[in-house]
Amino acid sequence: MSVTIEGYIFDLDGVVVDTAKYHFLAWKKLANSLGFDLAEAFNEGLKGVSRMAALDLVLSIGGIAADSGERQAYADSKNGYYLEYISAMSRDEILPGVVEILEDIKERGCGSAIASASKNAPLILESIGIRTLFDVVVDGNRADRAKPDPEVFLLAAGDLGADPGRCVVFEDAVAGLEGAARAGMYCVGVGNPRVLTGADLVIPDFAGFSLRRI
Ligand code: B16
Ligand code: MG
Repeated sequence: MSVTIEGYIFDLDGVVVDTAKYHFLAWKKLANSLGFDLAEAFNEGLKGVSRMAALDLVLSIGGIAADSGERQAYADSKNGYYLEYISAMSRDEILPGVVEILEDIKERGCGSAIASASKNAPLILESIGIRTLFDVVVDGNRADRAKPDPEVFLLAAGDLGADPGRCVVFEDAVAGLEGAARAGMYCVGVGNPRVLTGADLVIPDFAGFSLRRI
């Protein structure tokens, strides 16, 4: 980037920790309880989107119509399965290189934030003992509009006191990259370059990654 970077904004699920696999397993359990199965390939579309939007995608696969009371019950049921998985998480599940990057950001005197669609983000950050490494946390409890809306990223930049055009976002989801781009931020995709085509730069993970590459 040719401008001075004022803030680094991290998605949580799939970037800091691999909770995407737990979300998928929990959705699969819900689908199985409703009499159908979910293929692994379907997981990509569930990443980064809100709980209720993900539920609607899952129900459409099973061809299941539900009223608002049933939808809420299904979402609660999936979240119950998900909470079982994440309650067993520990610091070992922080993805490789993440802590080193956060320490580098601190040494540079820059701000760091979480911008996650998840309402469970505070619980996960506490479980893995990493909350204090972030200056700001914005999650699905505060952002009203789900990714790909840019709201969660703009709230994070605002809390950091950073100009959105001088922020870098790390995201594993197509919907998240679209939201970050709409916020006017530099987008680093974390994952597969064939999937994350909307990113300015794609890295497989943070292992061996240097902020000098941005
Ligand atoms: P919850 P992120 C997102 O988190 C997940 O990627 C997405 O799969 C999930 O549906 C969403 O959070 C809501 O999560 O049910 O825990 O509120 O990737 O934006 O950190
Ligand atoms: Mg994610």
